[in-house]
Amino acid sequence: MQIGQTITQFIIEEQRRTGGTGDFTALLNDVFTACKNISSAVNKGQLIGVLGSAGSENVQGETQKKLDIITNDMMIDATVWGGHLAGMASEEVDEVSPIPSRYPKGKYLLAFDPLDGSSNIDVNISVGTIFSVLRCPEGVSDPGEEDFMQPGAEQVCAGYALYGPSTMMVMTTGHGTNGFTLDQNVGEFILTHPDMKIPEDTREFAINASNERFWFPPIKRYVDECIAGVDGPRGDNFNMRWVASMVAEVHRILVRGGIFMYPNDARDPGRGGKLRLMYEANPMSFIVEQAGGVSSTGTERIMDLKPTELHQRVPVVLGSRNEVERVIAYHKEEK
Ligand code: P6P
Repeated sequence: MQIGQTITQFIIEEQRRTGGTGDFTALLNDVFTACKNISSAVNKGQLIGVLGSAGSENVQGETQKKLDIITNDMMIDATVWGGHLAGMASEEVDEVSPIPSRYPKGKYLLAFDPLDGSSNIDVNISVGTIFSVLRCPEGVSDPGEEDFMQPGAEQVCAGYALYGPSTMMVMTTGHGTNGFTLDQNVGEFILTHPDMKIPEDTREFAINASNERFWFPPIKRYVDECIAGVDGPRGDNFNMRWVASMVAEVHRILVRGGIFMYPNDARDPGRGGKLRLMYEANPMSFIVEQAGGVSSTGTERIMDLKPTELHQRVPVVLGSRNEVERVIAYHKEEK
């Protein structure tokens, strides 16, 4: 009995269509293996004593959970040896992670957030892994931070694993966005959500409303109009969600539409919001755009931005086309 198309079959068939060498396919398979290992650790939780704080901080100044460090090591251990990477960048590691000389090097760069939303892990709310694949610049064998400074439009692959009621892998290589569900009994990701498309309209917005007093006018105007409901300028009622796990928010938007906002605000205008460009905003933008959505800072297409720092932050407004374009219009009117 056919168990459904596996993710391995899917990417090999894509390789045949695009004439790949198999190097890229093998790299993706290593990333999928890492996410299956992470799913197993996240699923066991306190049974194997991995919940709670690690008692350390990452480069972001955020308290690291034990699982932040464990999952970071899992991603590195699964991908460092294969000979497909020239270097890696992780939310949890200050510098670029080189490939040790004992392993062959490859032609790709991997940027990842090993456990996004990890503040939720101790309260058993969905978390995820986000990854982005770039080409290593020609002739570079020991990539530094400057070699990762490529606009999101240069990504050759982006994806996330969502560790929720089921574990899912959602990815794009630039030919649409496809979703796969992990069959825990078989240990394979099976194609369950082919060619995902974000509805152009929505009546559901996601933002951390506790920051309202810091928002700049365009965001405040948009959210106030949503909350004003059917008697307000939008003439319709809206719903709000905030999971504090970007992977869960983006997945919901891919499945049923919505708009997600983590804007810049008055607390620290120079910081550019909270989300990181290289391994959160860019991969999620690639996935969203390939599903027919829009991803913007409010004033610029996120995938057009030229990065300047490995861990730089960027404002994010993404999701259903017509709502994101409305927020962009409000920013233009503000100028
Ligand atoms: P806040 C998780 O820490 C994260 O990076 C995203 O996954 C999430 O959308 C956001 O931060 C939540 O931020 O300020 O609401 O805790």
